[in-house]
Order: sequence, then structure tokens, then C-alpha cells
Amino acid sequence: MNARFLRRSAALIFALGLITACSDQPQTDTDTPDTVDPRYTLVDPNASDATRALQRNLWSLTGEALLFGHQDSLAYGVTWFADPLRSDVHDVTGAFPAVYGWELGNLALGHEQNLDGVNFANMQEWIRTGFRQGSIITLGWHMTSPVTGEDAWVRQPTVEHIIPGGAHHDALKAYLDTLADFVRTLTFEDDVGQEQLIPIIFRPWHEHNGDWFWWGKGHVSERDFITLWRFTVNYLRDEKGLNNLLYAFSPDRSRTDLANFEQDYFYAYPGDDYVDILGFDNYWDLGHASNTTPTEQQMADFVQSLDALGRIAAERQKLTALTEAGQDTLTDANFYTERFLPGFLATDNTRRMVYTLVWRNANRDKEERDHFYAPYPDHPAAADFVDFYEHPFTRFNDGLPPLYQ
Ligand code: BMA
Repeated sequence: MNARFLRRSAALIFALGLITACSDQPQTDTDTPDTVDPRYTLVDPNASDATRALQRNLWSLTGEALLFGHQDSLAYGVTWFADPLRSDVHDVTGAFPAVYGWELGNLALGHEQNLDGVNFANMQEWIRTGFRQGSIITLGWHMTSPVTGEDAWVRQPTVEHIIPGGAHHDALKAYLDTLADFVRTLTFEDDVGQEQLIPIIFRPWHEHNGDWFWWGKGHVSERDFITLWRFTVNYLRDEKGLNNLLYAFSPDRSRTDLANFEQDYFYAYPGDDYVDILGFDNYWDLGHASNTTPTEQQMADFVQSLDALGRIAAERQKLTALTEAGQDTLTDANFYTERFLPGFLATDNTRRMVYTLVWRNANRDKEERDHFYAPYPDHPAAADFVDFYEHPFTRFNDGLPPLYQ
């Protein structure tokens, strides 16, 4: 019996367990409403069945498994670009990611490709493919400024001009309309032949506690950021009627003081009613080039940050995830099993991270540089990544229970 077979069997047993667990519950219309268990409360009370199922299934996996995600995984790898159904993760492990991250930067400009050269029509097809595989889709957005059209990294006061009452508020709405149009094409037919939208974890306005994006600290007040976030949710949910979004909040570790974690984490937090997943982006503790802290201490810091986040998430009854992470170019050949995984396994709280997403494997020829977070075949970190894949706590696509039922 090979490892993958064992993982598939484990997924099946898990799924059967869920069915058995469900059959113990009353099944009538007079069931206790979902709202009674605060864990199942969603930002969108009218979320679609598949979206609710995804959220519940993520709860079932919490503490049991870490789902592995990769940005742009099907679009390109270090040595290939837009090949049919290919991923560096699959090239190395034989399995696709459990979570696919995609990026909308430049969508609102009407470009055919996103800011990293990914064709949007292809992206829509890859999103459908990933969903059909049973994996999770998450969207982020390095949004150009609705005021000037400059990229996300322009460090200028912008938010005050685009929130309600601002002179460029209509431009923000027009931008969000492009997201709604994009998302509406992402459908599937459910068991009763109804067309439903593919559930998506949307992660707007990420790393807002850093100063590198126009929506970041220093270019916007805490109050205006919260207004921006709430407007975004209200608009997509109530005006555009999107019922397939789970909203993830994701500050950055490099601007979070571990001694003051809770206070820093909740900088400009829009509130529990506006957030489904407490996320966190952490490259800093994983050997970031600018971090001069000794490795041992970084590893301890990594655990401390995940532990603090897991504790907060448990208290607030929220799902939690390491929404962006990784080590650029994998200089540690044993990064995945000796540095990354131990952080998630360390405590009951760290084990609550239900997924993680490592960043993209930039195409070497197109971008003329090395910038990757998952190994590719023959890379020195490839063997270790296979061990990570085979570890009982990790899940790739082939180890997932059904997530949308
Ligand atoms: C960054 C880098 C950039 C990229 C951006 C959006 O972290 O990978 O090269 O353009 O993400 O994907």
C-alpha cells in the first residue's frame, strides 16, 4: 500500500465519519438553526449551500489537518508556462494543492492578463478545474489605485478618496463590479441541476498593517480602512448579490509585535461580523532575507505567532489560516519538514491553522529571476517536500474529503 493510497483511504474514512456524524443530527426543517452554533455564523447569512458546506468542512478539519495551498499553481512553474494541467507541486509530489490561490491585479484596468502575466480567461478555467478537483479557491487582489490607476505599491493616501463620500467612490464601485463579473462566470451545476457559484475565500486588502500598499498603514486612518472593508463586503454581498464568498482578514507578521500580538493583530479590524477567517501572512519568521534574527529564534517566533493567532481564533470561534507564507527560493533544503511543518504541529493552537498558502513559482525565463516557494523537480528541497506531502497532518488535493457537501 503506498502513501497516497493510505491518504486517499484516510480521506474516505474521514468523509464516512462526517456522514455518520451528520446522520446523528435531526434532519427536519425544525432543526436548530445554524446561528445557534456561533462557529457556523457567516458574514453572509444567505451564503450558498456549497459555501456553507465549505465553511463547516473546514471546521471539521480544524485541528486535524493542514491543507496545503499554492499561488498560481496551475498557471506556470519555474520552468514552464501555461502547460495543460500542470503544477510544480504536482510535478514533485504527484498531487495537486488542496488550495489554489489566484490574483486579480489589473483586472479592473480591463487587461487580458493579471499583473504577473496570467491570462484572466485561463484563470477562470483553472479555477473551475481546481474546484472540480475538490480543492479550495482563494482570491487576492493587488488592486491598482482607483484614483490614479497606479499599482498597489503606490504609497499615497487613496482610501479616503474611494470610500463613500470620497470623490472617487464610483471608481471603487466600478472596480468591485469587475470582480463581481469575474466571479459570476465561476459556476458549477449542483446535484439538482441548479447553477451555483463556486465558493471562494476572498482576501481583500491584505497586509494592511504594512505600509507597502496604498491601503496600508500610514496612508489611511484605521477608521477609513474599516469603512473600506465594510463597504467592500456590503457592496459585494448586498448590492452585487454574491453569495459564495468567505472573507479572510490577513495582516502581516513583519509589522506585528509578538509581545503585543492581540492588539497588533486587530489593528483596523473590521469586526467579527465582517470576517469569516482570521488569516495571517508570515514570511518574516521563515527566513525572510531582511530578518537578521537567528534561525532558532525565528522558529520560536513562528510558533509563537501561530499559537497566539490560534488562541484568538478559538476564543472568537473563527476559522484560522496562514493565508500567505513560505521561503523565497527555498534556500533551506529541509524547509518544509524542519522549519515549516513543526510550526503548525507545535501546540493545540498552532494546529488550528486549517490551511496555508505558499506564494507563486515565478517563471524563470519570463521574469528573469528566481522567485519560488514550492520546489520543482530536481530542486534540492524536492525530497523534503515529498516528506511534507506524506506527513499525516498535511493534505493535498488527493487527501481531501468532499468539501462542498
Ligand atoms: C508579490 C511578488 C510580485 C507579484 C505580486 C502579486 O509578492 O510575487 O512579483 O507581482 O506578489 O502576485
